[in-house]
Amino acid sequence: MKAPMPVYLTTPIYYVNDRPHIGHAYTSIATDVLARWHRLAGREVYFLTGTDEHGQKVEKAARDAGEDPQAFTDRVSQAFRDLCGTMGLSNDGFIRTTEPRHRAACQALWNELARRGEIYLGDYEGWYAVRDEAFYGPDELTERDGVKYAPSGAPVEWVREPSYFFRLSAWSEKLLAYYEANPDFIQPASRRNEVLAFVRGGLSDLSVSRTSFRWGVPVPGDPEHVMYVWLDALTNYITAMGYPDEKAELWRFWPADLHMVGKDILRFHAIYWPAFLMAAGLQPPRRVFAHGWWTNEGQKISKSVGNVIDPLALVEEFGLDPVRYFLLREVPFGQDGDFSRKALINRLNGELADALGNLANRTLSLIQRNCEGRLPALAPGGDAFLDGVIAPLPAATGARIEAQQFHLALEGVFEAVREANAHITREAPWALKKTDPARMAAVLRSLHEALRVFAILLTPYMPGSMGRLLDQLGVPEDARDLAALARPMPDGVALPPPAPLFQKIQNPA
Ligand code: ME8
Repeated sequence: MKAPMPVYLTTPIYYVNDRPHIGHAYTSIATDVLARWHRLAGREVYFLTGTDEHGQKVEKAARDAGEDPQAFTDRVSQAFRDLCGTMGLSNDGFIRTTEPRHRAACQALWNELARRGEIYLGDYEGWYAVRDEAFYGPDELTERDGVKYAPSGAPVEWVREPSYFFRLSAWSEKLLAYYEANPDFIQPASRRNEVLAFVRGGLSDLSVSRTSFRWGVPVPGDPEHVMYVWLDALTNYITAMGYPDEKAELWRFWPADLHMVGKDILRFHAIYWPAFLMAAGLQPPRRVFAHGWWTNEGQKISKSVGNVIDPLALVEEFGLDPVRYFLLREVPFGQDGDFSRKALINRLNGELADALGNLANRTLSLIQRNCEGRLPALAPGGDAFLDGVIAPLPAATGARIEAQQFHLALEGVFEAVREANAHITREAPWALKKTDPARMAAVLRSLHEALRVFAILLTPYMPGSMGRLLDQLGVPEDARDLAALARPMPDGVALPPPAPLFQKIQNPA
């Protein structure tokens, strides 16, 4: 059998100017679900996350904290590394842009671009937003009280300094051709049009170095300049695969299958990054998915408003899996969403504890009580519920997850959970013990089988609690992947006594 193509998935590398919040957790969890799904399907996966540690914004944050930039980034970067554990991420790598391997990769990419005549020295004069680490044209700005603002709301300042430029203007046509040839490159489709319009409007050459501060990767041969933080940051995706050593063990993972990002940084990933790569003779990534923006109880999340949601506090209060489930269930992936405690509690109580948890508990308690705790046999002549409702579920779920429709995949599984609950109510196996024990056994086995499918399909979203459910269902460790779904469990397996999977929130504050 031919080994399936390896899958390379990335999150943005997060700025270390501030502590991690729910937005960072969201992007990382979504990417984690996809990584876990591909592994479940038997594919080889590399899942990368990390921190973006250079640039004016981080330098300023270190200064404000009264710390040396390296000590500051060491400290804050650790908070992002800890977040991986807190959020149950299965990342294979964690990259920091202050690592020597990354500095070497940035300089190698720069040299390659320079060698190909893609970089030239000039003077930059224009508007710069430190908060976004981005340059803006005058037509993109608005003015309030004498201060000019970028479309993101970040204030801009006038910058005038010598600068190297990347010949971005020369890449418009090739970018458009790439978008045309790869219609799924930018997802969701609505975002693709934004990018197309921007590129069709014509691209200017991009300033890719700065001289007014020091905290960055020095430009090879001209250390007065440090590289523009976005050129530095984007390069992380190839540094981690061993660039510039194309014989490196991990290089076979390039090009990335997916860069998962928020909509705020789509332009960098869908325009600049493929242009840099093509200009250096490298393949662009296969897909960039730009998800939406979370607000908190209707308000923009910001430090100044004081409504930043700490992912750690949420996990402590509600448990990890309910938080992971909620974030991906509540909002159609790609659209903006509003975080509300009430909505989280409703989903935890109604969908996880009542619908799924009770289904498992009822089924497994009946098997304990009425079947001596042993897995009963399937009905000999086939089972309409399993054939109609459960059999199509794995393929449908996979298609949705692989299209980053995480919410639709969950909706599909929970629709089947509802049908399973209707099935148990309709069949009332508790009443069949005396009248039709064979029928009772068949119904319980069919519900057990449905639960086995639900638990495996939901593992990428809720690895901890679905692992516990699979324990209770008696599914061995080596039979918890998608291939195992096709192999029914042997009859008569002894099952452990069931225990509740999810804790309901009784008196929501
Ligand atoms: O932009 N809702 O880092 P960053 C949803 N270092 N997602 C959110 C969010 C919110 N309210 N707030 C943040 C950078 N995010 C660069 C990236 S990549 C080569 C360099 C998520 O720390 C979302 O994924 O500002 C967004 O794109 C990212 O955090 C920005 O993180």
